[in-house]
Amino acid sequence: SPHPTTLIPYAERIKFHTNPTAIKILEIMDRKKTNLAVSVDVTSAKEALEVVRRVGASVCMVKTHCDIFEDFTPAFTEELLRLSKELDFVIFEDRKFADIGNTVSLQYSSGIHKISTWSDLTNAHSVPGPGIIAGLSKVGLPLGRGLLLLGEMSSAGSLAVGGYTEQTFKMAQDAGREFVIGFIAQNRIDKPEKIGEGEDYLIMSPGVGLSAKGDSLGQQYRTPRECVVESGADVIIVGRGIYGVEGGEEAVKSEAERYREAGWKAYEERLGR
Ligand code: S5P
Repeated sequence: SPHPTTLIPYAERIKFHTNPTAIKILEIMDRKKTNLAVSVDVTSAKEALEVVRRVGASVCMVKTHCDIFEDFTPAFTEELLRLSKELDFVIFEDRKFADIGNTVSLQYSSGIHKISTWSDLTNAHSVPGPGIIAGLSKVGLPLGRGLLLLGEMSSAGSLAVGGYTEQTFKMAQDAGREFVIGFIAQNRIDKPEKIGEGEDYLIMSPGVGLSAKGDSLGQQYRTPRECVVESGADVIIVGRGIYGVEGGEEAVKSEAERYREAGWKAYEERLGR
C-alpha cells in the first residue's frame, strides 16, 4: 500500500512544517506545479546562470556544486539569488558535508563560498554522527536554512543501505524537524510505522533520466514515474538529462518542461487524480 505521506497534496503538507525553507519548497511546488529540481553541474558559473535562466520557470529548486565552477565569485551567488526571486525557486547547494560539527560549521559559513549566506538548502552525510547536524544547525537555523541527510545514494555499490539508512533516519528524527527537513534517498525511508501523526519529511531523489539508464561511473537512472509513483519521492533531481541535452538553449528549456510535466503527471497519478 502507498506511503500515507504520498497521498497528501504538497500544499496540505505545509502545515506539518515550521522550517521556512521546507515551507517555501512546498509552496513553490504547489504554485508552479513542479516537483522538478535541476542540477546545474557545469564548470562555468556563467554557463550555469544561462541554464538557470532557461529552466528556472520549470523548477522548484536549482541545485549547485559551487566547488565545480572555475569562475566562482560572489557576483555568481548575487545573480543566482536575484534569479531565484524573479523565477521563484529555492537554491540547494549540494555540499554533502561529512566532517565533525566544528569543521562543517566553518565549511558552511566561511571560505570562498560562504554557502550559508546564499543557499536555502544543503545536505550532509550521517557518517560523523549527530554532531554534524548540530554544527550545521548552529549556522543555518538562525538564517532559516534547511538540511537534508543522505539516507541512500543513487550510485551502484553505495554503502548507504539497510542499517545505515535506518540509523540515518533515526538521527534526523532525534534531531527534530526544525532544521532537518528530509532526505536524499531512493525510497521513502521514513517508514510509516516509524513516524507519528503529521511527521512529514521531504524525500528528494537524484538519478533521474527519461532516456539514459546510467553512466560509466556508477550513476543509475530511473524515470520520474518510477521515483514519484513507485518509490514515493517528493522531488526529482535531474542534471545531465536536462542541461546535457543536444540542440542548444531552446532544447534545454523544452527538456526541463518535459521533465516537469512527467514529474507532475506522476504526482497526480499517485494522488489518484
Ligand atoms: O545519491 C546521489 C545524491 C546526489 S545529491 N546521487 C546523485 O547523483 N546526486 C547528485 O545529483 C549528483 O552529485 C549530481 O549533482 C546529480 C545527478 O546528476 P545527473 O547528471 O546524473 O542527473
